[in-house]
Amino acid sequence: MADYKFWRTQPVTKFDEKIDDEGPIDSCKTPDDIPDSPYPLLKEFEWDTMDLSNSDVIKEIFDLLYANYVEDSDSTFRFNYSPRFLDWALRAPDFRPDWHIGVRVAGTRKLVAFISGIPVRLRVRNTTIPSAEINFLCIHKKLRSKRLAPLLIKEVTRRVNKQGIWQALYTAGVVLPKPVSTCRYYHRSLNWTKLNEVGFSPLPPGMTTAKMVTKYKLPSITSIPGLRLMRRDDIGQVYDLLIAYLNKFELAPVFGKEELLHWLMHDYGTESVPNDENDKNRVVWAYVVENTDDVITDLVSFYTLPSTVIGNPMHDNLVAAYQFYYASSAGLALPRTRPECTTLLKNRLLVLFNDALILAKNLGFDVFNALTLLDNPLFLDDLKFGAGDGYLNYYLFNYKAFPIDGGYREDGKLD
Ligand code: MYA
Repeated sequence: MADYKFWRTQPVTKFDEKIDDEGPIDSCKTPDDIPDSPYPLLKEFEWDTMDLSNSDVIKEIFDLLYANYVEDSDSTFRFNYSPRFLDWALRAPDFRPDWHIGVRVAGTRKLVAFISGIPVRLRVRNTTIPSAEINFLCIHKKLRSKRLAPLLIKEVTRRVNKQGIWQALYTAGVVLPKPVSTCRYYHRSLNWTKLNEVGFSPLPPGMTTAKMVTKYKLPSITSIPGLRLMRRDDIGQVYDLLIAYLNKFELAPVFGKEELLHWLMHDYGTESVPNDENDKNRVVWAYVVENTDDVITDLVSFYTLPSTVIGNPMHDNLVAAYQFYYASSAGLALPRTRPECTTLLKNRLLVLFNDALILAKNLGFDVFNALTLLDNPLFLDDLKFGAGDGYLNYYLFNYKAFPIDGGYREDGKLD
């Protein structure tokens, strides 16, 4: 902790801390205990609340992230969140404009740093906690290592605390004190030749390009009867199914139906079905399986997140589908500890995600990414996902919790 000059001053779990009970770290405060004014910045800079209803403002955030956001360890790829994605991620139900915080150069008004929060309810085992989810922390490359990040974090904390919210969830590739859980990225090649050309997938020894293409070949048509794009009026059944499924896990969001509609059907506007089923600019793709009794038995979804390919003569972007919420009723009625439950679920997820891969491939995605969370370990290897170099650490602010490993709730019971 001695190295973490900033983080050692914050209410987060320390690396060597022994946890005896779960709960808040800081003593209880009220919003009146929190300063009304923003933290002072150097005189060259000023705070700005970013108005995301203005497309020019979203474009400014897009431009900042496009050139300065997260890169892989050898700077080959940089996340390229689209303006439409930022609108979706940041203007979630009940969002607060003052949690979208920019830092501008005082004279020129150029945006040079950003941090955001949205309100979420988190369930950590059996406790539901009103929280903020913090994301898109970004500082212009020319202003790095000047201790601006701690100021942005303290300012977002102040604004969140002013609303009487004292906990937050955030994820990062870097290791900070102290992850409550760590997942590994897995990647399933959909367009191996391109992944090879951009330097994402090296040719393994003893293999040829033709063999790799054959290895990752997928049928062109999905196999599950009743698999179709989700419609707005599916929300009741999808909501019940997802809540029942997520209930198995120790850390999960607690949604309302409106929130779930936002996360799964953003691109539909107010329509029941999207105007253009193959709209390439879509952010999120959600599919359900409806059986012959009109019962929705499965949900599978993914979102679009391209990366800029830096300095490659052949390609300038890589289009990744990221696994998003899913649920299956397979095995759900059985206690999780029963082997038949795992077998049923595994068999179902194998076909469900094979179909998801086919859908993503047909939509033109180059790779399908997933983490080692939920029930993913049941199918990742069999569906030819390969372990990546990247890890994603999950952090809780001002809440100590026993580590979450694998994510199943210990009792294995459904509430
Ligand atoms: S994760 C994505 C983060 N963004 C990027 O990786 C984009 C590219 N990089 C950058 O823009 C900069 O390098 C950043 C750091 C901004 C990351 N999370 O200003 P500095 C600590 C938290 O001199 P810079 C995401 O968005 C570092 O350990 N802390 O450094 C979730 C050191 O502290 P310490 C980080 O490189 C964000 C201090 O910053 C991160 O110029 C969640 C150095 O500051 C990181 N990813 O800027 C934020 N990286 O001395 C926390 C470095 O202690 C939210 N640091 O080691 C907490 C909850 C708040 C709300 C609470 C409400 C209740």
